[in-house]
Amino acid sequence: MRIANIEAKLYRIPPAAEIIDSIQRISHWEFILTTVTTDTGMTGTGHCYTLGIGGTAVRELVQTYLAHFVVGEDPQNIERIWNRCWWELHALGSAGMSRFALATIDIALWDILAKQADLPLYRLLGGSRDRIPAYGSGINMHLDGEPLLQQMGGFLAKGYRAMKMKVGRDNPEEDIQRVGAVRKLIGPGVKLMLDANEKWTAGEAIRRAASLRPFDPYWLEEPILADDREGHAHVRRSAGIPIAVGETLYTRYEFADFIRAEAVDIVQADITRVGGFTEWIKIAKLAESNNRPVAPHFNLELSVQALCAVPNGLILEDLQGGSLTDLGILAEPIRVVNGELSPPARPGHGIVFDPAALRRFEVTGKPTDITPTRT
Ligand code: SMN
Ligand code: MG
Repeated sequence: MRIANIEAKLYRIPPAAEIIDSIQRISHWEFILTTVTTDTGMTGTGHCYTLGIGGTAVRELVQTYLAHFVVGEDPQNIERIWNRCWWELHALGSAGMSRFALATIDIALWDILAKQADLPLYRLLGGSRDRIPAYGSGINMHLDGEPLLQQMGGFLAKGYRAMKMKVGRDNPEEDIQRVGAVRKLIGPGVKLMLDANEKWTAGEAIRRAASLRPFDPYWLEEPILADDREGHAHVRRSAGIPIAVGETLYTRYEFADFIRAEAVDIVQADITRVGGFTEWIKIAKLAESNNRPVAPHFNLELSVQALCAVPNGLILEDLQGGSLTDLGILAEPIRVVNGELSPPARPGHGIVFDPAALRRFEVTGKPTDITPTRT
């Protein structure tokens, strides 16, 4: 079997709910969707997302450049294809967009391999469990009072036993109020995660963590710039709250450095930002070998496969207004039920897009509706 064709398309989709964190407001998700077709007529799809910027560049990387190196290859040579593309992209930058482009191809190839094996992808990747607990995730820096409690109470009502909220208001008292009110609402038995989206300096993060620790956070996420590994180690030593980091890291080398520096408790590698399942699995094994759990960022439909594949999968993020189901672009919805999700039973990654729903959002030339992300 050989790869016969690669086609990448770009979609810009407004979130199904308002998305504001401590550093940005997201007016559009961009999805780059790559379809790989083999000479036997099998197809696989792989996608990545951006926060509204760069989608056309990623599409061109796949369509114009990477396709050139991938067409004609046997899709089973997945490491060979990944590494070939990685070397071609290397001088462009090892992180960021290079990885996004590579991810769409890698995910499509794993989809094909799992379909060929007639297995749901998580079983081909390791088959560790058949379902995983999920947390409701609110990108809700703009919410407090009743609207915040309604959102977090809504997660509880739907059966989640864990949930995440944003912190990082300029006035620390407001975070204390907001987190305190949510903890009071959900009671002591429900996990509450806090996400600061890289807002603070290390010193500030330690002070903020001390003020939020009485509310028993399950983890504190990205307290400071993800680039600052030593800063994370410093915060982790003093915070008294497990530190989750990884959504803004892109390579297994970065994760290895974070683990070696004792800078991370919960490894949040994002399947699409690290370059697909091939790289993600390596990061998960690295975490496992260092006795760390993985809780991949975002991408519910891909993350459920990854989490059920490995023994150190912790919990699945279900971002309100961010799942492909919430965005209305799936032909077969994938939804958390009673706080848990099982991967779809069908072979492959099980994501079936609705072409008619997608078509409305396709960008064929340049986007005309670019909005700054800084609030
Ligand atoms: C987040 C930020 C940007 C896009 C998706 C999700 C957030 C999270 O940091 O961890 O949910
Ligand atoms: Mg986050």
